[in-house]
Amino acid sequence: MLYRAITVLFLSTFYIKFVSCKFSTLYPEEKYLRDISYNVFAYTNLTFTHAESPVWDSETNKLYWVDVLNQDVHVLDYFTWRHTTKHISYGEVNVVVPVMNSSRLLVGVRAEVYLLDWQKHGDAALRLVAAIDQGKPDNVINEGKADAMGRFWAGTKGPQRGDKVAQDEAALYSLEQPWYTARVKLKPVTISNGLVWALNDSVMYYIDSETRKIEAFDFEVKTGHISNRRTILNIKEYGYNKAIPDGMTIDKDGLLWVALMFEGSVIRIDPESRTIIEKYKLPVSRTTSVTWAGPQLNHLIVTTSRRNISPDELSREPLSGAIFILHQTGTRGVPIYKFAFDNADCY
Ligand SMILES: *[C@@H]1O[C@H](CO)[C@@H](O)[C@H](O)[C@H]1NC(C)=O
Ligand SMILES: *[C@@H]1O[C@H](CO)[C@@H](O)[C@H](O)[C@H]1NC(C)=O
Ligand SMILES: CC(=O)N[C@H]1CO[C@H](CO)[C@@H](O)[C@@H]1O
Repeated sequence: MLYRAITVLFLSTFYIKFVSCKFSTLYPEEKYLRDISYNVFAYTNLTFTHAESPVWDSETNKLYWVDVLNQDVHVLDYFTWRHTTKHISYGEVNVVVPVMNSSRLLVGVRAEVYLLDWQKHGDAALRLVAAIDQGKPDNVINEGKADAMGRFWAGTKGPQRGDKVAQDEAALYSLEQPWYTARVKLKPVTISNGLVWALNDSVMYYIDSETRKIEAFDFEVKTGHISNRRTILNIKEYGYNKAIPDGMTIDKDGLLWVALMFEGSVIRIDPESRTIIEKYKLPVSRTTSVTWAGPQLNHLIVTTSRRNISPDELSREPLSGAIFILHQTGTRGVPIYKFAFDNADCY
């Protein structure tokens, strides 16, 4: 009930400065740690269990995200601050992507891709586009984005128990018009994450969280062919032993922003020099994903989680599951690509 209610959003401002030297005694290598200023989205006590897949629609000035375990898709209108929720009771909802020339949305529910009609109720709201990872009933779509041609890239994740995910059970697929047959692009993977394309669309950046690596492929935009897999950065080499790289986005300078799950931070990576150049530490550990939002695309949205959190950790990090907006990063994003599906409104 609580999650279905239309909730008005209050923006409360917490201004927090982190003292870099405090961290540099602990981790001498963290020279790139930056001060941050951020806001927290503070609802009427609405917290997200596992907020993920934040995405900004520049045409409508709306921010979307999902709350995976509660099976909700959220939308926030940036001008009116009106926040609404669409509940789906089909299983985990991991991904939301806007659809070109349509008010419908692509959603990843369990291991299926649907078009979601916000105005419709019950089963009629969902139209099946494709089922992937068939024969693996406990796999879910963990990450998904559209590329410059409007293809949908869907990465799956194997069965999860607590914070552990079964090894090598998943894959990365792409789906495109007119049949949306899922084509295997990469297999096996453990936890597909962090998809984004270079500004010139000739490189695809990718994360299989289990590898702890941010990787790159040569990308042929016309065909969707990927090749020449290589490592951009291994976060283990920076001493992040517990952290795994999760969601990723790119800024207007072509640099990558990656949420480090269990490390409570966002790093900015230069893919050319293959180094971390900035790091922003948040007051929670479970940072899941990032995207640029706002009419100027200069707000960095960071989603977080309280899934599997212990009561102890929650009392130390009460903002777990909140959504943060980072300001003053000195850069901004670029508009995302939408999913191409002709006549989506009539499907
Ligand atoms: C939120 O929760 C706190 C503590 O549980 C309570 O004091 C407060 O009244 C609640 N606020 C709203 C708007 O429900
Ligand atoms: C495209 O961008 C990538 C990443 O910035 C760069 O490595 C590559 O050389 C560029 N390719 C072309 C053809 O400009
Ligand atoms: C057929 C149609 O309406 N195409 C439009 C879809 O949206 C893009 C921009 O998002 C337009 O450029 C197309 O003309």
